[in-house]
Amino acid sequence: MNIKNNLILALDVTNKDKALEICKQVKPYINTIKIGYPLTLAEGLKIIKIIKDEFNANIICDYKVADIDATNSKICDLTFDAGADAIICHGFVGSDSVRACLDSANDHGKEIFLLTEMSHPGAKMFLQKDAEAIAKMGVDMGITNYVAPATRLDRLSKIRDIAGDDACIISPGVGKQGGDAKKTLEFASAIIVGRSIYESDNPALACEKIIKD
Ligand code: 3DU
Repeated sequence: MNIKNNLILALDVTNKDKALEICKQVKPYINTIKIGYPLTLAEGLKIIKIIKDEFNANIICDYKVADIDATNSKICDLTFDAGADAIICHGFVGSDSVRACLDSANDHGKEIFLLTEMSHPGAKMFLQKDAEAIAKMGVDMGITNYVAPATRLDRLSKIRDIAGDDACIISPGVGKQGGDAKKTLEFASAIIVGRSIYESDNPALACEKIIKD
């Protein structure tokens, strides 16, 4: 995926007009938009295609898919049929569940991002201890896209070591969660930024600052 300025917008607003307005403002800086549950639950799956078509953007759906294989297949099929270019899937559910996501992506000519360790403090409770094993599983399965935290660079660096130099690692946690854009990009392929952009009075300027700093 070609990610302009190595910057992905997490569009976690809950209203179509607001979403379109922010996309319009950041268009000079951003070509990849992450849509999650807030916007999808507010506006329905149709929002994927609306934003994709209006802004000619790559759409990554952050649905953190984490169910049994049969259900994962349905979730991924529906998401890809709705126009998503990629979907984020949890790795902790194991290889059969992840395989279902990968098969759906391959059938549609689309991609998955495997979520290893999350960026929030709670990830240290359970997920962290298995994150490296999750990344190793991904490598064994031939997965080349990963999500790893900007809030713990030592952990991000470990995931990079496992995933390899050619992997695409996208990293949330920059800005509001405390992560630093430049330091994160020493290990990540692209950063994911939400509130620091969409809550800003000037989202375009916020993008410019993140890119230049
Ligand atoms: O903290 P921000 O507002 O910049 O948003 C970060 C986004 O990335 C948000 O959509 C959140 O749901 C997502 N995310 C994480 O923050 C941490 C993860 O480990 C995975 C996804």
